[in-house]
Amino acid sequence: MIIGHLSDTHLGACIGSEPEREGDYYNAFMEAIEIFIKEHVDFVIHSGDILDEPRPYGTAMKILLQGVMELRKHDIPFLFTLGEHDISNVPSTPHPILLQLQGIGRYIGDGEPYEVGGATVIGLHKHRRVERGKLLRKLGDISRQLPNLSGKKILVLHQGVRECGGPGSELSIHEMPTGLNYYAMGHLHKPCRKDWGTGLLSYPGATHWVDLGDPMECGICLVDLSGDQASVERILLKNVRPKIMLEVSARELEAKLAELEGAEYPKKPCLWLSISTDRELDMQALEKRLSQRFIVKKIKQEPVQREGVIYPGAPEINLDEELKRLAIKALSNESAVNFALHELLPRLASGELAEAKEAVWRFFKGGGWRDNED
Ligand SMILES: [Mn+2]
Repeated sequence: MIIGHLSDTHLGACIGSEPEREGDYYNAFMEAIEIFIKEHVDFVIHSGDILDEPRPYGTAMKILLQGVMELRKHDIPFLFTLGEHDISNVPSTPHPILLQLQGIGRYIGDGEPYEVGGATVIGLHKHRRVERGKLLRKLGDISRQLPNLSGKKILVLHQGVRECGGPGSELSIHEMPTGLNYYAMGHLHKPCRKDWGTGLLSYPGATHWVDLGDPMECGICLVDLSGDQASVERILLKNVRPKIMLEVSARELEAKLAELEGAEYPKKPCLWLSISTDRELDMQALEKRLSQRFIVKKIKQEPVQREGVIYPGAPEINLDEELKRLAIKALSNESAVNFALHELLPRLASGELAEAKEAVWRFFKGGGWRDNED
């Protein structure tokens, strides 16, 4: 039995903000679908963050439906749970549930076991850190059901486990029920694999990198559950945009740029460039030149101070920046800070209390107060 496992497809990322990159997520997703069809997998599991936002634009939904319908044509069931990007703070039906209503997908994030192709799949949707107690209780319920489940047993979660995702994770692998053959994980954009009990826990990682810190090599997993021990083959996707992060001194800039511009890329790479320099550079000209071959995400110059030179323009304290720094330190939530400083504070300062109240309500409903998560 071979299953296809993917997660964190983030369909709809970059819509509106970076039109050139919107297709990256669609192409990677469709490539994953093609691989699953070519490999004749018995079924596909998506471990959540299917969409990039809970209120998706039509194109993201269109691609999702197209991909899942393609699987359906080949009689490959599509099972999914939901990540935090799929779930709105406003209580409503998450968009991917439409797949189930259309009869082309099966939601398995409700803790109910689902039998498919000689296996039983059981899963939960994303639980936030504050819902940890609830999550642990539900994992306990699942653990108690295991003896009654038949065939190969698969648990599907969209959570971080500390052993893969570090200290910020909601769970430790030691809190996972034992007795399952495969733990199909989502949420971490970096792939990770750990033996757990007699089974195997695995994150395939995102199908296309989303953040600067995500690995550039992205892929999906083919999971072989035929034998006693699950084994995973990770397949890298070709439809991934290269990203280049470069720190360079002004002296070596030209040589480095010539090298970058001379190289061949499957797609226009995203570029983050930091130049340490002791003189002012013509950033506009540089950006113009680089944008021919690259999607310039950020270029900045960092001043290097020469010995014996006095810099009259030593940076003054920027009050706004300082206020923001302190607020972030206190709230650890950049979007809440931006809201407080740029939307709420000006209204309060000018006595527009009704507007301030309205803004808070809108901000709350829009979910901007949530932590930024993967
Ligand atoms: Mn994600």
